[in-house]
Amino acid sequence: MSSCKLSIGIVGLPNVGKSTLFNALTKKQVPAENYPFCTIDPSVGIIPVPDERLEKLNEFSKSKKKIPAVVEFVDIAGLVRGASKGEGKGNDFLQHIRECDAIAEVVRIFDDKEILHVEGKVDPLSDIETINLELILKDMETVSKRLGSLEKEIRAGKKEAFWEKSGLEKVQKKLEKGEMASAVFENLDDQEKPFVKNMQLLTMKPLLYVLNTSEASENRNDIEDKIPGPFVKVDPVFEKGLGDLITKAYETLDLITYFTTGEDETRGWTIKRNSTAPVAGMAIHTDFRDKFIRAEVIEWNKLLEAGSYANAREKGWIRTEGKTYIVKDGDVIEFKI
Ligand SMILES: Nc1nc2c(ncn2[C@@H]2O[C@H](COP(=O)(O)OP(=O)(O)O)[C@@H](O)[C@H]2O)c(=O)[nH]1
Ligand SMILES: [Mg+2]
Repeated sequence: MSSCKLSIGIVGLPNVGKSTLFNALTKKQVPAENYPFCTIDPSVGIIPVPDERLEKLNEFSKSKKKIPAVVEFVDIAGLVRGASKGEGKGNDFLQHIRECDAIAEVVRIFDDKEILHVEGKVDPLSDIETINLELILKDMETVSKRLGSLEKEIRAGKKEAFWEKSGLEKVQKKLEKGEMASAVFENLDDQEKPFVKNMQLLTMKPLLYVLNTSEASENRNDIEDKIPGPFVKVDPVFEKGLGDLITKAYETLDLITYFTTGEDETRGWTIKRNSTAPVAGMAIHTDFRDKFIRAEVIEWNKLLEAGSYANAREKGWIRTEGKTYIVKDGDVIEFKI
């Protein structure tokens, strides 16, 4: 698996359309040569994020090359009931989910008699329960293992261990009720939060439901208002809703885009919201964090309005920002290193 981009794992029961969706997404894939630092395997797709700002900046600069911001989708094999106890290689697949930054949970809404459903019938809400329960059970195992080993540290008088224990116990209670760790996280004490975050729990990851509909079949549209979180509808066979999915996934991960633009290339870069300029620079090259001196920044639409970099500079619209600057969505940046 690759690991240098923020990634979204495509998760769900077998035969719900995960690979069909993955294959539809990868048709949009950008060539891997633009990502020399990544190792890529066939289950990973680097997918461009639709963004009209990129087109406009590209026109503005008349660049030779145009490279969009991307997110990574990972096709993960199907989970079955009992996956958390190792059923159907479940432990391997859950480990793959752990390595992703967010989950796209594919739910089969289309009803097609020709295509076997592992549970015997198309019941989207029950499928969601089945999958989420496996994630929850796995987290319960992870948490209780850790709580066990913490006892020793507590007996040894390690102060930090008390915070970790109280945080994990709150999470454990939530999980025991069949709820996700993410549902309790905001209510934890600030001292508890880092420990819980560290556990890389499956149910702490941002989750987007992907309702797999089909133009060619009956669809269970009646359950939409009962989906327990944000969702998008796609039809991977007729390739509908894919742009929506990519954009929503991007938002779910709390990602933003900044741009670099010039004669050679106009390019969008993906970063986590609230990144400082040196950290944002790491999207371009890891060296940028340590070698950062300053950044010259202008909003993309201000640059277009100015008509040229020279005009923008004359008008004083290009700001010089330092190490603590928080990069905004749509910034055009020139890094000085
Ligand atoms: N009619 C219909 N069939 C679909 C759709 N999506 C997937 N399938 C079919 O469902 C079967 C399982 O799909 P696949 O993507 O391999 O599921 P996975 O096991 O979740 O990866 C295949 O025969 C697909 O052609 C859809 O939207 N409509
Ligand atoms: Mg598959």
